[in-house]
Amino acid sequence: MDATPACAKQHKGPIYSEDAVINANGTLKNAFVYIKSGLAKRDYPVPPAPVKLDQKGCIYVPHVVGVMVNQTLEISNSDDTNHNIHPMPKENREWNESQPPKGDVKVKTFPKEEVPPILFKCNVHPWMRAWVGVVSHPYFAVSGEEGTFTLKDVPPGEYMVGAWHERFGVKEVKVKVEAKQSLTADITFSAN
Ligand SMILES: [Cu+2]
Repeated sequence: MDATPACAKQHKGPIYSEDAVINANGTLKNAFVYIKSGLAKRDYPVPPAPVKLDQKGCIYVPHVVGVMVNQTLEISNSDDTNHNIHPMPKENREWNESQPPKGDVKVKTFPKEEVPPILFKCNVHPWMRAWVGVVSHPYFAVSGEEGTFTLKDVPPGEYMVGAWHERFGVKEVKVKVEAKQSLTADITFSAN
């Protein structure tokens, strides 16, 4: 990052890759969790609010994020340097677009479901990485600083919950949700 002083000067101390972030309590951050199967086939309303992805200090923030199919993703550049956003999808269309310093927000949508999430690179800064999961329903989340995730208002039923992590792969857990029930599902990854 020294090659891009506008970014390097935003950081104090070492900058670590986010491909495996272990929280203080031993849990795993940045796992993408979603209902993989068991939901009724229907059109779930797309939230009108956009999901935001920023580039700040030559790092994508957040590192992992989810959108619904056709939900707006707003990509911004908070840096005083050029970025070139380059998603590498398998199901959706690939593109790459440069974005000048503090340039106009890019407004994008993804018409096809895509998990494992889409890898976003930057053609200027090879270390920049983000992952954007695209799901056809609203039941997805990313594990946070406590290693937890919440899938809200899931209708009663039996589901396979999938969890994806860029380093540690894919896990699945079966759950049965009763009406008005709050349920905990634990998912464990191992590093080998
Ligand atoms: Cu960049």
